[in-house]
Amino acid sequence: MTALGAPRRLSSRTATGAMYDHGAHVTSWIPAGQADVLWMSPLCDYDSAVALRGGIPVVFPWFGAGRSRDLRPSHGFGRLVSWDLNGIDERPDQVTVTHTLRDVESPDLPATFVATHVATFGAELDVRLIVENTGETSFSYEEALHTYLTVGDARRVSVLGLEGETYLDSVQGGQRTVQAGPVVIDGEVDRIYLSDRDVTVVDPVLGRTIRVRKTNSRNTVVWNPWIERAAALADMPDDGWQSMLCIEGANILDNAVILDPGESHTMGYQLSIESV
Ligand code: TA6
Repeated sequence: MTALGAPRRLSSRTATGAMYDHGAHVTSWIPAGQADVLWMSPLCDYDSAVALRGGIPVVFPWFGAGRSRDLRPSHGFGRLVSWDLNGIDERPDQVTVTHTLRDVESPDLPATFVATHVATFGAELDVRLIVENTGETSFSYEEALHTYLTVGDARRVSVLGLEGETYLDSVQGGQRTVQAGPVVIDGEVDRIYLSDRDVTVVDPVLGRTIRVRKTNSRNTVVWNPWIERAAALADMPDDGWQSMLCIEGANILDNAVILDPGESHTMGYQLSIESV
């Protein structure tokens, strides 16, 4: 048994799923008749204070090292702390799990807040991150649902919906580039798209299309570490990059959310599947 123990298992007529209270981390979503849509690393570390490699890590309240580029831990504390379970609503066709996180003490987010994570496991996977300013001063934060998708072979998928959109290419020091045609994985890809559009991942090897719909998400991050970066990650097999692709709904950098007292913001991220 690992330090985190077993995840909560959710099941209805349409899908099964799993998630941890730790990080409000969704680790599995299997629509009926499909293979798991979410990728979890077989070398994932469930014992220590590092983030789980796979599923849907909740990146909050900053992305990477944050806008000041010096914040730790990387990608914020949201994925490293236990969230409170608020309730599980079981229906015949879907199960909804709600978690909250309040007022984590951090010198880098001197704010009074309630973050609510709502995950609905059904024919769609619907994840919402709601942040409310319950204090008396304004604050801002970055967020991402850092979703690891399972793909048959990353080199053979096409990501549609980002054509003509501008991205910041983290592999090229943040260079602004315009996307020409579908996104393909032919090397390390680490890009922050300035785009609120929905995207589609066409996977000819698994014979399915994954639709990613977003609400109130002005960035989409696309990440695949490719050969060298995967080899450098202790919690990813050397060939792990071939079977995963991160498509993240996010609000980061200039799209960080600003909340005045009493305000709240909801970012939504939905996955659905079509067999082809
Ligand atoms: O979202 C992309 C990214 O920020 C990449 O730069 C890459 O490092 C990845 O996330 C994984 O970050 P992690 O802290 O989970 O190892």
